[in-house]
Amino acid sequence: MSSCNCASIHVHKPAETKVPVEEVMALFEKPFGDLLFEAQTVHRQHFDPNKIQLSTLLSIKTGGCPEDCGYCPQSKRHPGAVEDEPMLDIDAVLTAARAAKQAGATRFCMGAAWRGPKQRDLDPVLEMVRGVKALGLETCCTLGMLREGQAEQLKEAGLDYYNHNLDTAPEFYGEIISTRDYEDRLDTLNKVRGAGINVCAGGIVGMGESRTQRAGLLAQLASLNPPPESVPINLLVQVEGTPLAGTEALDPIEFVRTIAVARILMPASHVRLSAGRQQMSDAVQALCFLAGANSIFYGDKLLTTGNPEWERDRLLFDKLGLIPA
Ligand code: SAM
Ligand code: DTB
Ligand code: SF4
Repeated sequence: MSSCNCASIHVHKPAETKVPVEEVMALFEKPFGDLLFEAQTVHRQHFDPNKIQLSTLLSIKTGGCPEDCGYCPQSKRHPGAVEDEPMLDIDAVLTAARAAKQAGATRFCMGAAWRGPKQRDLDPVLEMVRGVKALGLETCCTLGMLREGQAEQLKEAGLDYYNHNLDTAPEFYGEIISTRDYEDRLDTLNKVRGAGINVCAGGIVGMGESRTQRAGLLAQLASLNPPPESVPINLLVQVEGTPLAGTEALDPIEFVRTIAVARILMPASHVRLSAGRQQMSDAVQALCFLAGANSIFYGDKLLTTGNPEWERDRLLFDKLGLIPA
């Protein structure tokens, strides 16, 4: 947690958002057709609506995480936890990166189930970043909380993006995670920004939050200054044996609304239709693209759970006339 010098006893709260939650709620409450029209209009002012950015994920260190994120199968605290595996070696990472490039991805994102990297963890990751960059791919890492100086080392190695999600609204956050707080997340995002790395920050919906809390998450993201370059919107992937398994599923139309509101609030950012696509019909995905999503995770695995096969996505792009870019 970040320190401060105040003498009085107080509770740390994230700063008031510059984008009022009420304004975000007003967008959520628009008639669906009007909301999608506004999102499409904004999308077309900033992007070619037929282009889609493709990022491939690889879990470079799976399982055994000490954190207690209620959605995550990699927390060793949950009965449904995946096995704790050692870090992949550089050859395995580069083989996966070459395959991703061959399949058409432009960015390769390396994820680790850490609270944050120790220096002995970071050194091999820096080598991976250099190697992936040398293949001509954009590089992204998601390694948890960063300490002083680590973002600079990643930047120096050639890191283009760092993913660190706010996950949900500040007022719902404590129901999902207890081992790190909201300010820790904002602090890591500041370090990333300060080192000159592009920020990738989003969250998860379908965790039992209210619409106001979904609006609260988007208000926080849109209040970052500048807003994140990349905004992953994940639909909770429910994994048996994690605390959030069995949560009532989010209505798909509400999910599409969330994408549309993210697009309107962060007009120049890439909005990524992230986890949850495997469970989604082509029609719902098409609505998400109409609502302004212009990036996806591409490849048959996310970190530990499934994602549509490359072939299924290519068929979808053909059906919709989407061009990977
Ligand atoms: N350990 C690092 C961290 O938490 O920052 C990096 C990896 S962590 C798995 C990256 C993000 O994946 C989380 O912040 C969360 O938003 C997302 N995530 C994890 N499990 C998920 C699930 N079951 N469904 C949807 N998104 C999930
Ligand atoms: C993000 O926002 N979603 C990705 C990526 N950033 C690291 C992770 C999704 C994980 C889904 C559950 C799993 O596969 O373990
Ligand atoms: Fe660990 Fe990240 Fe999963 Fe939380 S989301 S349990 S920090 S791997």
